[in-house]
Amino acid sequence: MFQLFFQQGIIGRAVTKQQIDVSVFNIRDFATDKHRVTDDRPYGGGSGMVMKPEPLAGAIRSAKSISPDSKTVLLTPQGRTFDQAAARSYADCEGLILVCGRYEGIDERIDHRFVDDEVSIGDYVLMGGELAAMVIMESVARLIPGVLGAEDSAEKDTFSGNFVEHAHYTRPYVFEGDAVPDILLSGNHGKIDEWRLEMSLIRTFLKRPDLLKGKQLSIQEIDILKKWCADIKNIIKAQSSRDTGPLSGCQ
Ligand code: 4HQ
Repeated sequence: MFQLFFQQGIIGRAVTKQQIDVSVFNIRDFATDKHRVTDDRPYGGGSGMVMKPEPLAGAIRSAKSISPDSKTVLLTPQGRTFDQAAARSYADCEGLILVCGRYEGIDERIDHRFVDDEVSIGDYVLMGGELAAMVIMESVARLIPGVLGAEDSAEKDTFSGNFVEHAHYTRPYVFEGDAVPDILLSGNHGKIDEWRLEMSLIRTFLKRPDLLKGKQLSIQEIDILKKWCADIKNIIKAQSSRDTGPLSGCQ
């Protein structure tokens, strides 16, 4: 599962340029019995299997011997939900050991003794932690200086995790009768930046209002929202002559 991921695209380039360093540890290689068993039936009975502690301990210790200052992170739906702030803090870590369970999960004693952090990529159930680990790796890798092209890196961070992005357009100018907003063709970069901030804010309000709750807005951002508010008020005012409904007089 990991081989293609580490070879392709921007992650592949970052590995080649040694901007990031990745290794995969197969827990089966650390099994202690002759059949190289990594799972067993749960104490107390019930369905499903549990990952045996010895192979996991061996794999984690082996990873630690290569990268002693790494943080050990278990992928589990019980964990704190991963977000952009968590990605930023992981990007500052010396290294990450991402522990991927299968079946019902890992023996609790591994969690207690080896795991620094439990993380979930969202409230849904996967069959293993591997895809979740790739999500973490991708979001963290793109924050490592030099991994993204110079064009991308600086600009992207102003919005990421804070606001929904403004709309994006490329050629053709008219697609199936639908034209690109003319401001984007004006060549006026001050106006274009203003439009993008306005669209970013208003799209956040419409699509992800939760992102605006409790957020400290700049004077410019507040002015944009006030302008929209005034526009909406004027539309309502123009209706007032025939407004006798229960909301009449609403501020
Ligand atoms: N898992 N975010 C590991 C997840 C999951 C998630 C299911 C991980 C089962 C054993 N991991 N096991 N959501 O659903 O990280």
